[in-house]
Amino acid sequence: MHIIRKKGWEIPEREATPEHLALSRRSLVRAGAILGAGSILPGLSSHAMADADPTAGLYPAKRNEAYKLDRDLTPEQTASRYNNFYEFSLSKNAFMQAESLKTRPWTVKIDGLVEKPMTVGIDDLIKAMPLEERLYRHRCVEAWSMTMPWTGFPLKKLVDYAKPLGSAKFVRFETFLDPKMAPGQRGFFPWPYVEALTMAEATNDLALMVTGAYGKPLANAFGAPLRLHTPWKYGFKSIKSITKISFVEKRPETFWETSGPGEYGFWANVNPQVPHPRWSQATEEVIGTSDRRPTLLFNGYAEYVADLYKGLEKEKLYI
Ligand SMILES: Nc1nc2c(c(=O)[nH]1)N[C@H]1C(S)=C(S)[C@@H](COP(=O)(O)O)O[C@H]1N2
Ligand SMILES: [Mo]
Repeated sequence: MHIIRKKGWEIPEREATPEHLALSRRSLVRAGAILGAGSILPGLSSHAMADADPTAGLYPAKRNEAYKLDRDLTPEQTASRYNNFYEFSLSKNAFMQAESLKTRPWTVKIDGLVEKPMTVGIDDLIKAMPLEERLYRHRCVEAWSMTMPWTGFPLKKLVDYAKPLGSAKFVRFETFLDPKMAPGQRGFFPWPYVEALTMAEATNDLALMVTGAYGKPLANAFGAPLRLHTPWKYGFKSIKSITKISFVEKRPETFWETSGPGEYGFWANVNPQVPHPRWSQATEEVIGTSDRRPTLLFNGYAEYVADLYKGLEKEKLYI
């Protein structure tokens, strides 16, 4: 599962190992070019960014105490320096390159099977939504986890706002496409990043549209200014930096399913008993600690979501 290998003195092993894909040899050459682009470190300006954010006054939002944790929060310094954001880099250091993500002006297009398609400015959208803080477990398919204090609003509220038609069966999300800004998008993946949920998943209480973390507007690396978090699914479902939300009838082709169909599917619900083809999902490395702990079915959220999958037992629900 260690795929990209540069010489030891060039970059640390852990940064040189995107675990999601067994990349083809030809892909590796191009991937190498992206990794190389990360060697210049821009100054970190997330605090300056937060000050300039027109929604900054909405934070910290009141915590919704319904979502209890069984572990400590991941320290901000740790979580904000260990990210998957392939638009910027294949390494966990994507937070450095993500400084070049320009989050204003930013619009979100809402289209497809809705009463009236629209394009809404991110600040208008955030101000129209009820922000709250939730503490959520976050489990990556790479078998690591974090615990995040997200701020955001239920996706269900956005669905109500969009007024989908009865024929809509799925919600499809798309990230920006701007290879000039995001060096990873010059590489070999099927950009832009796309994810999707069924309407039943999208209107489940747990599905959260995230606009902030740690009591502040979202740092770029977390997928500013708007990302999804579905905590019962592997992290790759939780698409970052969303610019388009479409209501559709046909099940969308998603980024990881297209990139690695043998390893990733549409559902991607967390299940410790169903291994990834290249590694076990039974336990997880708790980032920022020396712990490995057992992974929980639906990442510990079965009481909220298990019902969603009744009658779908023949589907590949857990990859
Ligand atoms: N647009 C986009 N969204 C994305 C990704 C990405 O590379 N690009 N990575 C996914 C993966 S694999 C994970 S684990 C989470 C990581 O979120 P975090 O960096 O906030 O922990 O974002 C997901 N959303
Ligand atoms: Mo992930």
